[in-house]
Amino acid sequence: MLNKEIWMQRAFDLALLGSGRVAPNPLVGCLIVKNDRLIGEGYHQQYGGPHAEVNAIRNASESVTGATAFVTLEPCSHFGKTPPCADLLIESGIKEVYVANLDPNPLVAGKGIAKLEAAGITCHVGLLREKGEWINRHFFTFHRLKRPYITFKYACSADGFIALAGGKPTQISSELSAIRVHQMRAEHQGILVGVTTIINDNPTLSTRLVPGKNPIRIVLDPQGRIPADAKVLTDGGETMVLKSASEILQLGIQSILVEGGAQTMERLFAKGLVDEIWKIRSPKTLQEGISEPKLAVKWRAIDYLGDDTWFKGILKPGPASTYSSPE
Ligand code: AOF
Ligand code: ZN
Repeated sequence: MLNKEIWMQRAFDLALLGSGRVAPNPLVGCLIVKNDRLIGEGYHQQYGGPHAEVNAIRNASESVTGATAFVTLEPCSHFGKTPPCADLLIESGIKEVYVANLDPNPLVAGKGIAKLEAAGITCHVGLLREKGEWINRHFFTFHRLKRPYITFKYACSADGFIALAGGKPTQISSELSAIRVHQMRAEHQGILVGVTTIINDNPTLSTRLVPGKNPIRIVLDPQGRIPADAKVLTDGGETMVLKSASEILQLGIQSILVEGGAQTMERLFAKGLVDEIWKIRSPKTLQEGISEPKLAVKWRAIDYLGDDTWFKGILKPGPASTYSSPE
């Protein structure tokens, strides 16, 4: 691998440290390199906070004049919660910039690169582009396609059941898987379930096992069956109750994690409303119960957590699914 790819890879590793804290902003990391030496690094740590470039330049151990910046996303050109990073790079005397992806946010969208080039900075776009496409798939889908990125996740027993008969809840997956699930929740802006899941489990759908933001709860409830004392309505967190699945496209939410139940997933799948699917399979058996959703995908084992196997559903690329995992 060439040096510049190693630097960009490091910028991505840093960007990922913001997972669960920066949405609806993208994950961004930045490195400052001078004479082939790393002299500064930083990342976007939380929503509303300084951008990656600001942190990298602030942390630099020596003057950044004449240095090269590796930024995972096109530096911004607008005054948002923070001033434009393109201006900061120009004022700091950076002479060359490598970027993985252009920023599709209409406030930036190429204007950051144009500003840098107009100031005489050499720009290279596309270094480890695929990696960035995957890491910021929520942000990119939302800005390019004007709809949320939708992820399904369910846990099932070795014999293919997701709950006991009558919907009685039971813990199927391991504690380690539960931590990973809470991390996934923190990485999504919304979490969606059908009203039957609320009636059977009365879940809070929070991220209590990890530090990070709680997603907005979204309940699909066409017939108005949600109980008034459901925890999602009484615990003080944010909840939206929707009559129709199609409404989720217009909520202005970047990403939605769908956690159940089987019918809700089958309905959304039939409408093409899914980009990514995870199945957590436990070695436990239940003998009988509610069967896992019937989703026409092939499964690939990706990870092992506790006694569980995490499978990823392989979706055909198409209008409903814009990215495929690099795994
Ligand atoms: C960058 N570096 O680290 C990030 C960028 O409201 P603000 O000021 O935080 O701006 C948010 C927008 O800035 C966000 O939607 C995206 O377009 C860009 N994010 N840009 O140069 C960063 N996080
Ligand atoms: Zn910025």
